[in-house]
Amino acid sequence: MKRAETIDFLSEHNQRRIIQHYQRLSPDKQNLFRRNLEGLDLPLIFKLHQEFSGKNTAALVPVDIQPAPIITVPKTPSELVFQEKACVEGEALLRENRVAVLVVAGGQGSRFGFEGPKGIFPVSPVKKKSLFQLFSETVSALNCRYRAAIPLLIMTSRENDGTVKDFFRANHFFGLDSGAVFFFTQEMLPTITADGNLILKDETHLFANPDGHGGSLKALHKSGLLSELVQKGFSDLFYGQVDNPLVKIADPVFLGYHRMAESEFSLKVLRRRNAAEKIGVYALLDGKPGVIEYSDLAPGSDCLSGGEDMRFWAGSIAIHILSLSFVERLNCQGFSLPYHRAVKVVEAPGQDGKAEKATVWKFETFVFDGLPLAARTCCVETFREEEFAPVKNRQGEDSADTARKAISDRFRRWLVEAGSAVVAPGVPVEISPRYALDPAELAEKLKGKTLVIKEDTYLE
Ligand code: UD2
Repeated sequence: MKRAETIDFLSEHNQRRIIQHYQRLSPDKQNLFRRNLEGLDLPLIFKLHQEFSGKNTAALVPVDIQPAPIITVPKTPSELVFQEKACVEGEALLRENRVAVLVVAGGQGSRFGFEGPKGIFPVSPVKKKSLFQLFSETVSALNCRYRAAIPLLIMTSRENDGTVKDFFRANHFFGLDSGAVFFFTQEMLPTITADGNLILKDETHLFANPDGHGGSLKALHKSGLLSELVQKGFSDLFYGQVDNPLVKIADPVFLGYHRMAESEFSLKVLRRRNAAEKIGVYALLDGKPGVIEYSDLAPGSDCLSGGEDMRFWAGSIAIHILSLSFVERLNCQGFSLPYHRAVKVVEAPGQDGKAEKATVWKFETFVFDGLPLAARTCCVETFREEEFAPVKNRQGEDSADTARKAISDRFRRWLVEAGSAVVAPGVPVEISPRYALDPAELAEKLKGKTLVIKEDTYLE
């Protein structure tokens, strides 16, 4: 919407309080206010408000939930052969330069409470590398191994975009070619009260929130990056979240399963820790593969409890591969992911300018809602200790401490499996992705050597 039209539009939608506030501003600030409105999809927020008013959200929850087919961790010889075949297929995709990597980093990280974007948090156990450094070095190691030039795409939000870019520049893109790192920003959506009023964040901004990680697929298209990738011959997008330092970026085996299934949308799952774990459940939802978020499940639902014998064991850890043609299709007639509404309490300036609490609706799309829209999907089981240690909370479960321990434990396990290391209990260990990307590469590097690890160790 053009800057000049925004105020009239708000007026037409009865935003009396906002208009009164606007009229009290100086001309310069009015201009700033209008400029800040420009990037917000105002028609969409009123449309969503209308759609959700009086909507029975319970009716949106699927009626029939059944376990879905999953490629489980191989146990039999034929499953192992199939896995090896997948690895060959996935490696071919990487060598052919068909794979791009996307890290979504636009979230607000409110539970974590770290000042600044989560990706710059120093997470590694010995070198205190940031999440962004770990991902960049992994991409760099994959480029070396497969003689590829994998584009690294980072989705930021309007709030953290500048800081993220500065961080990469200041660190010389962690050895990656700066022309192969692409930043794009997701959209913000205004928050709205149940009775349809937008609220102020400060003098010149409306209260707004990033439009959810599903917004990455919309912003990829709008930024022009999607068509650029397709034109350059890329076919698939590996997708991961910024908060998981153990993510196995562009895992060839996962890529291979995806390719062999001719899947448009693939995901990794693991066995849920317990029924209370805050991860979505992967299942057949009214007959179609999908992820149902823990918060959307009715208390006591069979799915939430895991069901008898943990029938619903598969938790989604937000690691995906999407075919780019599918992402194009999602965008071809508007954007097809559905919006979810969350009710939040926020602090906003009241009539007299003093902060007061307001209950608002926040709208987001979730990337996994693409699953039921895909023609073919593929789901692969993985081990938690190898691939999932999210940094979500300040303390306790899923915190920086548990992630650091998980990283160190993984490398200690790799070293012991390589059969050439004696590692003292509890000693932090870190292996650079450029030294070894997986246990097989580590075993190869350490052939004929014996390591005795007694203190903090970093292998590079
Ligand atoms: C998400 C999944 C959950 C499980 C878990 C694994 C949802 C709704 N749930 O839970 O099922 O897979 O992750 O860790 O996704 N983000 C953006 N822009 C946004 C919102 C989020 O980039 O507008 C990014 C955010 O930076 C983070 C990721 O998405 O990397 C996950 O967001 P979250 O922390 O809100 O999701 P969470 O932990 O509730």
